[in-house]
Amino acid sequence: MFIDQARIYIKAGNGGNGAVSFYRGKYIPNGGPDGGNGGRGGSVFMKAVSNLSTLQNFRFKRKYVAGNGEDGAKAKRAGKKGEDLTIEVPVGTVVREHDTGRLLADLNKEGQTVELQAGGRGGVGNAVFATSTRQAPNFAKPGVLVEGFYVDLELKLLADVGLLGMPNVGKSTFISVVSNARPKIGDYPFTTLEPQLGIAIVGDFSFTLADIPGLIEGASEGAGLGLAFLRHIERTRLLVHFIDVSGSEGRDPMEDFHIIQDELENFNAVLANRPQIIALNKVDLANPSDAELTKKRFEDMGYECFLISAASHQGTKELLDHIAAELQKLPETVLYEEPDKTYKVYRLEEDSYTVEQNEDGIFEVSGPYIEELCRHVNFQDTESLQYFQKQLRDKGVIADLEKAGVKEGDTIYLDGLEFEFIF
Ligand SMILES: Nc1nc2c(ncn2[C@@H]2O[C@H](COP(=O)(O)OP(=O)(O)OP(=O)(O)O)[C@@H](O)[C@H]2O)c(=O)[nH]1
Ligand SMILES: [Mg+2]
Repeated sequence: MFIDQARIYIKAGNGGNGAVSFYRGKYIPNGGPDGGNGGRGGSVFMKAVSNLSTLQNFRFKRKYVAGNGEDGAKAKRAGKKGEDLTIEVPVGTVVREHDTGRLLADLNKEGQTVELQAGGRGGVGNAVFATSTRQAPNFAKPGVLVEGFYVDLELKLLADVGLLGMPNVGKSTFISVVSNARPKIGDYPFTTLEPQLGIAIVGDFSFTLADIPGLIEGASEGAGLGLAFLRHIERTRLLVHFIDVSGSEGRDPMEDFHIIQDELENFNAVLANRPQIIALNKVDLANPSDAELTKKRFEDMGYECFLISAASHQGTKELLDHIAAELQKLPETVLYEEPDKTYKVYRLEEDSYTVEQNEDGIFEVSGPYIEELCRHVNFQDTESLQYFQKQLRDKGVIADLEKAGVKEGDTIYLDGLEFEFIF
């Protein structure tokens, strides 16, 4: 099966917590604070590798979590850094943030690596908080918690040339004649069910062709298989539009051309303007003067146009040579969108909190900021409590409580803990 889309969950490691510890030597019962810093969490990277060709692996493993930083320890020992995680994906993988659709990376070169999420900073041990007036800090700073997120992976074939056209017009026959690809060929529509890649060589120039099957009227809205494959065309530098010039099966070449052209346009206007060559195939079945007339009509529209018979190799070499020559004039790669360089680092919203008065008249302060703060306060320790109060004041929580109408002696709830307001 050709798996070209996947959604996975990634999460960088949390920072390790700073330690609270005091030196205790044989003859030194009350030594100074010596809690070490926490280690930084591991980051999540994504790397393009050429030995993968589908996103198949991601159907089975969907969670990718880097290592957490270790907590600091006594004797000022710093916690170990969490292990980084590198996720390997096939070349041509586009990575988007699931929630917003924002482009995070477009991995179109072998070895290209991006950091998708940075690990959380490590916390700070109590040794660092010692000052001349605070000689025994009984608190430390915890590491930053990292919030994971979902990304959508999409594999876009990185072919130089896209072969497209209505079903049964001879795309697969052509790619099998001019390249190493060996797709199924059959005298019925939808013989080819998945895009096929082939490598063609002209002189000392080699390039890749993709047979993009399944385009029919309405493909851009999801009819047939087309929509799933249209995106593979986005990456090609040159399109070769195959048309059955013989009009067998009662088809009209010009009408077929416009049907496919409209689908391209509906899908992505940029695509419709990609350089395009017309291959009028099955010329062996066509009335010669009709075929010439059709060719002339396309040329009048400004297209390069070739009369060929893929089945009998008539004109196929000329067409391939022309494709090679055109490619050499075109830019190396087609990026249809620039990745967003400023994507946010996903950390828990450390900053937010709310102040509310419940029906019993008690003031409740809650939210990630408060939880985070309470996580590293030792409520049994006076200095730690002083630090806690100062944080609340500096942050504006006290001011907000006063604004909400709190008075000296009122009860407040803070992260499930009950306090009397004596600030
Ligand atoms: N007479 C004639 N028949 C051809 C020519 N090229 C292809 N055919 C036949 O047309 C039929 C369809 O060819 P394919 O190459 O499978 O066509 P396709 O465009 O890949 O079709 P789908 O995969 O269904 O989209 C087969 O029976 C081929 O043998 C040609 O130049 N002349
Ligand atoms: Mg085919």
